[in-house]
Amino acid sequence: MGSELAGAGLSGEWRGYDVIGDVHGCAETLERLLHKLGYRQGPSGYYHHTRQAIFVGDIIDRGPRIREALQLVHAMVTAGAARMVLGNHEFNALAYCTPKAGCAAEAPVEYLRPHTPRNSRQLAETLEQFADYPDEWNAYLAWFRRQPLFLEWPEFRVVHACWDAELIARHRARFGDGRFDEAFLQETGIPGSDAARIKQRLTSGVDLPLPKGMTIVSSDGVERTHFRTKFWAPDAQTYEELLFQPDPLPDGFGQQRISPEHRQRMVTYGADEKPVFVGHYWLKGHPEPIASNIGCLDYSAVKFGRLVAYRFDGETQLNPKKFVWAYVDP
Ligand SMILES: [Mn+2]
Repeated sequence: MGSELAGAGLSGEWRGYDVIGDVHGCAETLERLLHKLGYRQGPSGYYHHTRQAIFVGDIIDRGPRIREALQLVHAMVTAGAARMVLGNHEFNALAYCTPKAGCAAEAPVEYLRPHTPRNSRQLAETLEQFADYPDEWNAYLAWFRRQPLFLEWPEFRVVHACWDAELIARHRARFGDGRFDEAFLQETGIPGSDAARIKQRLTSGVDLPLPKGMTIVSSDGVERTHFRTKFWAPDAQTYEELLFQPDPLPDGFGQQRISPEHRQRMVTYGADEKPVFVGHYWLKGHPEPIASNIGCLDYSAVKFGRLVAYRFDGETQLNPKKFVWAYVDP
């Protein structure tokens, strides 16, 4: 196949890549999207002769067919028809189900991600749907451990929420690529550790705190003390210009100027960098690039939005016409 690719513009073995957004258990919609993209069901799962699917993570939680979605994505990744990066939901599931190392044998088991009502709620649908298949769930957890937090090709990058070049360089110095080991997973349970910062930044982006006493109640009823921000807005002056989530900021706060302390926490992604694809942000409406070199593929599928893909062929500026989607059937 190599000679066919000469001059195709991409340096890998594939003629193109289809980057797919947060599935969250919408397996039936994912099948429709894959058909639309020209993938067919073979003996080892869905495949395309000349293209590879890249999942931005968050396959699990919330939706009606989480087990089926995992079976489908796992089969594709195992066969080489797809690759994936971990979303915050997969990493959280891993931490929720992994005991903290070094606990006294007689003490009750403590998990890396505490079993608070809120954390348990996030994983509830997944654990429910796997209640009769504990061995299968454990096998998926073992598989999550081998998946990377980010992927990079000569022409593009994929990460669940935020490409932070400095933290990624630090991760690479330790592991060579986006994968991690048991020690890293354990370290994510230590607040302020390198591993905790890398996990949080790459899979959940940059959250800034609201002023003391202010909260946002998001559309799913969760009360939040932090808000999600853009990582590609170096010129933002006010919090409103930095905001990147569907829920608005409290009255009066949005117009305030970004404090020097918060400015220091901002991550930026230069307009001259290679394209990066993310999920995570619950976008609504008609899919389009969020910057000329940044594609967000999360259009709230599980909230009856769209499951979105971008057909990438090596271009340096994203083309709004290359988004493809399937609607979730209510
Ligand atoms: Mn998500």
